[in-house]
Amino acid sequence: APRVLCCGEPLVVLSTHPGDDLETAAELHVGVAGAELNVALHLARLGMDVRFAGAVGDDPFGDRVRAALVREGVDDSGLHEVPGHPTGVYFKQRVGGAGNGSAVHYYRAGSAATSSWPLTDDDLHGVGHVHVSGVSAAVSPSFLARLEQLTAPERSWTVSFDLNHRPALWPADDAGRVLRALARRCDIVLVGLDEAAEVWGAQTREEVREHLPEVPEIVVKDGPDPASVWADGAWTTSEPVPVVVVELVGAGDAFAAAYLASRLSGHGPGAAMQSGHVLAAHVIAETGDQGSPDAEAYTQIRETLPG
Ligand code: KDG
Repeated sequence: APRVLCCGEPLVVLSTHPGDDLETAAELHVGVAGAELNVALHLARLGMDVRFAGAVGDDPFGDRVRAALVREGVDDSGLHEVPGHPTGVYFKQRVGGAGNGSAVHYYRAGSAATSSWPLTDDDLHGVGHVHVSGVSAAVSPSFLARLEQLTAPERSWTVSFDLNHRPALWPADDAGRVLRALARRCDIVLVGLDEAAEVWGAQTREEVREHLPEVPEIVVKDGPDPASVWADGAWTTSEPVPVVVVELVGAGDAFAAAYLASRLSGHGPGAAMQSGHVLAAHVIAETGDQGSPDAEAYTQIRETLPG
């Protein structure tokens, strides 16, 4: 499988214990997060060769992000340190359950990753596949420019794009326009039907595809209902793994990582969706954005991958 580069804003997350709220909680749990960073951690746990590109401040939270990448086996050489700007942070009030709704509060305006750090040739050295998401398009004009650089038509790598619409970061109209333009430059697009409805008014997988006519591979997820993938000119569907929902945050990142690990290892889209569902179910069944590195789900998926 090719070396993968995940590019996005790394965050530190401070979350309430289940049942607490941010107004009154006396203690918070600290972790690292960020959609693309989550994907990088999952890919490393699945044995893939993965590098992360993004930026942190010259601060203890930045050190924490780097340490997490290194500990999990992600190549941190693309993590830039930007003095004078803090590492991005978000606070999460865990709500839990199938209604999801974990409330998120971002402190990322003016952060290191939203400043204009340079994405260098070294960051892209040896990379065969790049994974990005719509979160980055929302956080700053300079990050959006970087996504345009990574999805330029003359590139020598393939690109996957997870739509990841974040209503707290920008209005749905702007998101719809910008995310469509970016998605249409990519090789694989992953999108939830709920977010496609919000930004494009698309109600069905076919309507999603009408927004992305030139994209060869489109994964349309639909919560607990079967997911579909458009590939090789046809739809394939796949049932999610039934699971008791503890917390939905991070499920899409787990799905994306397992899907990509499988596809980039040469499996077909149907098998890749199965792996996506297995890893998503694991993350949904636990609190936290990323699940546990030693979970059975990783072993189960790794066994399907070559080498
Ligand atoms: O997918 C999980 C993300 O939502 C979380 O880690 C924070 O990147 C994040 C975002 O912008 O919501």
